[in-house]
Amino acid sequence: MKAIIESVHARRILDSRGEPTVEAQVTLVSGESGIGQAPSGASTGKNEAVELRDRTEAYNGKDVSSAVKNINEKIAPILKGKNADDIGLIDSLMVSLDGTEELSVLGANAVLAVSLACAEASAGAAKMPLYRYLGGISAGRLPTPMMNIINGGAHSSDPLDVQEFMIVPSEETSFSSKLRECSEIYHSLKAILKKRGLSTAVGDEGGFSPDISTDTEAIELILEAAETAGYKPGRDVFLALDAAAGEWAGENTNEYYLKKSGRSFTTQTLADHWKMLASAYPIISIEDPFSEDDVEGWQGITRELGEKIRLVGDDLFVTDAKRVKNGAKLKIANAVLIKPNQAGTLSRAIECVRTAKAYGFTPIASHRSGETESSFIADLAAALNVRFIKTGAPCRGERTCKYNRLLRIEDELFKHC
Ligand code: 2PG
Ligand code: MG
Repeated sequence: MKAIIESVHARRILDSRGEPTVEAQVTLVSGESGIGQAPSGASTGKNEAVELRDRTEAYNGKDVSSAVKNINEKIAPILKGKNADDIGLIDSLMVSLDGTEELSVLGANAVLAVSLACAEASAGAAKMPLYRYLGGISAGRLPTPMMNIINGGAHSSDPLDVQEFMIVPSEETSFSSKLRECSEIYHSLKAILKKRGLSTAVGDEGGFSPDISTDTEAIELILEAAETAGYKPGRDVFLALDAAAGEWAGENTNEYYLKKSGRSFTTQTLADHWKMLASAYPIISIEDPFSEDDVEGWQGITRELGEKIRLVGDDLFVTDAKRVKNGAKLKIANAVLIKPNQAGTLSRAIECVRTAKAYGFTPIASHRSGETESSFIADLAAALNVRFIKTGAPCRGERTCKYNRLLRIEDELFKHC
């Protein structure tokens, strides 16, 4: 199939936090077109591909007009006439035009938006749903949601230092049953918070943002909500945390300072804390329990908890296949978050999923805290048979659009069963 590019055009749009971000539109000679939108993180890893922002007055120094201009003036001319279906070539043309590994010249937000738009246009030209186009005939395992129903850290102004408290339904049921379960627990939590006079306002990812300060309090509230909704913790539903501990990194790699509560930990006392939580509660995964520089912390926790739960590298691996390989060598973590914008191109994100699987790591597709209404990652997860997806609470359109897309895919795949 040839999907010859007629034009590439970019514009500035707003993300879910009301900040500007990049949207690219790729139109093919055949008339098909595809749109790609760049999401944006709040707690970012040091080694992520670089998001280009203009340090000007516009949008408080967060404007993306240079990234938009780079697409319209630099990327568009080199892609015109190329085959959008050859995503490897498209991505490598943009990477070499940029000239840096971290895409700091054109901006990873520019490159990713074009990369995703090319894939969507090509799927349209092939008359295939995106997940089928990306994954071929083997596509179609629907991921289990990891729903962040209490938001802390950089995603909320509540006093919680842990960034995400997620519920994960048992993998045994269908996607739609899992979604129903998560939604019921979410609403049960809302009722409990209300009854206790706690706020039911939500944070950046749609989870509640109550005025509580300890992780155990948050966990107990979620367990009560699950039971009240009729689901048994440890059987029907499990817990997952994203500590985003890079945000707590102190002066030395073995020191952590939790800004909101004012508490301090060393690598050792933090490891003890995670071990205590993992033995007291039905926790099946902890993401970024240590900062990306604390290799000793990562090695220790992987040794001690790696057989029992998932230890997820987000800031640690930044969706980079090379870092995942190195992680396998260092024996750190056993799961990898897949965020296409950390990688900067679709091909790099796909390569990271492949590498994760090859080295025995569980890939987890993920949104960013600053999202768009694009449901691309839902198709990507189904295309690559990724086992889990974390894309926020069952609340706020930029989160539910991903879950709703998976419902549509489920309907399409299993309607005849
Ligand atoms: C994370 C993400 C998404 P952010 O840390 O995993 O939940 O947050 O996009 O702010 O990095
Ligand atoms: Mg994270």
